[in-house]
Amino acid sequence: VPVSESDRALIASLPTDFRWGVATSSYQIEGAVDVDGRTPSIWDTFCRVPGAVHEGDNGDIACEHYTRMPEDVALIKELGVDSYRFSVAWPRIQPHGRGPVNPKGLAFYDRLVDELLAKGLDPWLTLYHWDLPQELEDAGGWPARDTAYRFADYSMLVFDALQDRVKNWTTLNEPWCSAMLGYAYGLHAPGKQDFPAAMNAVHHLLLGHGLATQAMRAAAKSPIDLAIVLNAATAYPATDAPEDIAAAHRADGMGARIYLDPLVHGRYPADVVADLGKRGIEFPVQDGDLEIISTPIDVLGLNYYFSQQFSGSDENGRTTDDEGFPISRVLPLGRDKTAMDWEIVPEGFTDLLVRVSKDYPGIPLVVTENGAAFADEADENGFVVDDGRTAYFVSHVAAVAAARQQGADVRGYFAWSLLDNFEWAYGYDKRFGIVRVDYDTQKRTPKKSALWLRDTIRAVRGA
Ligand code: PNW
Repeated sequence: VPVSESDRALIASLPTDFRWGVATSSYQIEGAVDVDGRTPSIWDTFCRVPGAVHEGDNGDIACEHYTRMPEDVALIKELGVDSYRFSVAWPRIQPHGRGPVNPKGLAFYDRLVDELLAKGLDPWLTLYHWDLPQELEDAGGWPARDTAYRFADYSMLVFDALQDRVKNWTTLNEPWCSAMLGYAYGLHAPGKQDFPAAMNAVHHLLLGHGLATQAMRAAAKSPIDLAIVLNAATAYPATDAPEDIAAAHRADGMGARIYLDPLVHGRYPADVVADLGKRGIEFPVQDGDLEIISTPIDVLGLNYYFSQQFSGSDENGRTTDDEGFPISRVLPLGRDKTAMDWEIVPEGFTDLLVRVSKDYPGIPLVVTENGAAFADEADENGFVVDDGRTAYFVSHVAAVAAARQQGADVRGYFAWSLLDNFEWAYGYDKRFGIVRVDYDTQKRTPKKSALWLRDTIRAVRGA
């Protein structure tokens, strides 16, 4: 992979204490879905809905990480990273979504944390990466206010057990995905298409985050870092036309500001509230909720994959639809795409990090996911020359370094993902791993991108 002189210089400018990690999530890698008391999550259920997931794939086996965990931790160590971001499966800890801790389920994460610490790896724990206990969905799921309180209770069970060894705690991974893909678009579990319900989910996800953050802060016996992880992008206007600028601003409102403004400033963005109001939708805010939601965090995690540009008019130049609502349309930027059909836009990453640092100052940022799916081809040894993925990493790590040079306070970078894994609605069809998984044998083989990451970390550290 040819690395331009400017990218090389940018990457070399990263500080020696920059954090480097790899990331995964529970349902995407663990398998062992009915072991040690785990009950079904909304994803176990969703995978059984005909047509919901590519080829009817599910997480029953996945990467068998539940039994191969020590081997996988050794692999992480070999990659030369210092941190590992993983998530805890709520249905392992509280099989009914409420009630006492299930000791056998907790024991797995206890062992994982010990294994990581024994190897000198820093555990970054995410409490919720989309595997809601099915019983809680049956009771109303995230559109129901009670789920926020259930989440805080669950969080404290994990926190009490692991706070002596885990210093970085993330409440939610990408609430946009939970709310919009899960309850508005029906593309993720639980597969609902109910926009007002999705807006209720937004508020109750944020409330759950705030309640858990307050409770963990109050119970902390030593300094801890509390975080939330958002997926975000830069929404570019297709032209300088006012309707295009407005369309991009609306996209940013629903994608990013709807989470960032309440979390940091304690209020929903006025333009988003007004737009929802015109459709008869209101956030179910009760007294005190926004104070809870804006409980200070120590780190903001951002996951970045792609950016888009928006037009405020349709093919015929109309700027409003039949109901009088403004038109928003995604227009291709004309870039190369990954296997997800996502355009490769590294400068959108720089612009995002600089913008968030400026608009929400004083909160250190960490890139908690970044990576790409490509159609890999393994040789007879399982090795993959993944030049496309490696080039993606080069340009995006350089984009992070560029953002730092422009003033963004970015402290670390986690590659998504450690392993090829269950890519949600795409099943095992899309591979994001920097390590190949042969799903017939479960053999792990680091790809060329993993070797690039290892060498890059070494070079940055001057080792
Ligand atoms: C993230 N989108 O999900 C998740 O945190 C990971 O679990 C996942 O494997 C990874 O990105 C790759 O998809 C996203 O539609 C899913 O914009 C969808 C979107 C963004 C992120």
